[in-house]
Amino acid sequence: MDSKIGMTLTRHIYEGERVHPEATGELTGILNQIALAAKIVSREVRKAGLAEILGFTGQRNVQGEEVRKLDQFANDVFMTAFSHLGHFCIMASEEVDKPIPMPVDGRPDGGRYSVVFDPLDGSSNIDANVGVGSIFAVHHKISPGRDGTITDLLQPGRRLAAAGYVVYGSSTMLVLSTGHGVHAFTLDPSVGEFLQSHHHIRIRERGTIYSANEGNYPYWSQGVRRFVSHMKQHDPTTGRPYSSRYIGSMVADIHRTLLYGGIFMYPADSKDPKKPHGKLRLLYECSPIAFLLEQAGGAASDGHRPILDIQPTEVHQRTPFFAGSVENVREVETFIARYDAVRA
Ligand code: P6P
Repeated sequence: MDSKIGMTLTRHIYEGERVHPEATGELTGILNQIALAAKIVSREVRKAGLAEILGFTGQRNVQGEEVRKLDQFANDVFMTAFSHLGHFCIMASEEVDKPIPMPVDGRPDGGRYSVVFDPLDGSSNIDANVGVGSIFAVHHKISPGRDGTITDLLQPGRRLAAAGYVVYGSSTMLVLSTGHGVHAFTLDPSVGEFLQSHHHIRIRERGTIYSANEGNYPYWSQGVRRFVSHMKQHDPTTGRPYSSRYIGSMVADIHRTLLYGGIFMYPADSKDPKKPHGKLRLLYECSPIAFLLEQAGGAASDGHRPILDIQPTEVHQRTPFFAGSVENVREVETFIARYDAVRA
């Protein structure tokens, strides 16, 4: 019988496990749990607009259920999905100030992985029906002893075991890598299964789309300002001026950049002295995205070095972020080296 099921996420994960004899099946269990959390969050994200239209009360809806903010809901879903899996020793979330140790019952053997995640990035855009996303990054446990420690979280992205994002856009898509290329799976809500829609995604070496919040232009360094002005100059021989696209939800902007090429930027700016390194977080936003982009043949930098080489020192630390096609990222690094060095 010619099955029309195609490659499901579950089959992709199991086939990946079989290719690696050293695989224990734990990563398989982790990815399946992430997929489950993504389905649950997707269902609620898609209802959010409806809640507004039907006028559910701010605190409780007509079924008497507590209507929590979506990012809190998403955080609870991912935390619950991870807490009783047995494979994690510790986790950290964008929504939670401190690292979260795993319940002992949830890890009979201690848990050989750690996980950091942003449960719903861009959630402020929900009311405008703009695409939002979840981001996750899975590391091997490296600290001695049974319990997870901060050391298991504060690892360079170069060491990641797996990373990915879920984009809740016109469809819900899970994009992930376990270090063997980048693959995307689109949720078919009629069967509740993620079906492979992209196999071994590769980002073009140079793109002609740039993505940044140009409202911050006056606060950027000279090198970044000159780079953006360079992309806007008229020069048909180099395809300039480039097109500007900015959604304001990083996962959506990155997803477009991965598929169409170009560069996404959130540079450091002098706007807020409390955030001298820009707005985006290293551990659970920039590192996982950088991992995916490098796996897809792209690049991600803080303006001077690969994001994946940065040794984190704090769970919620921020970093300047330039990510996308490798030639575009190298180009902004050149402008920064040439002009900011002078300024510094
Ligand atoms: P700005 C969403 O709030 C977010 O964290 C990212 O998803 C997005 O790229 C960025 O902030 C947008 O920030 O300052 O341009 O509104």
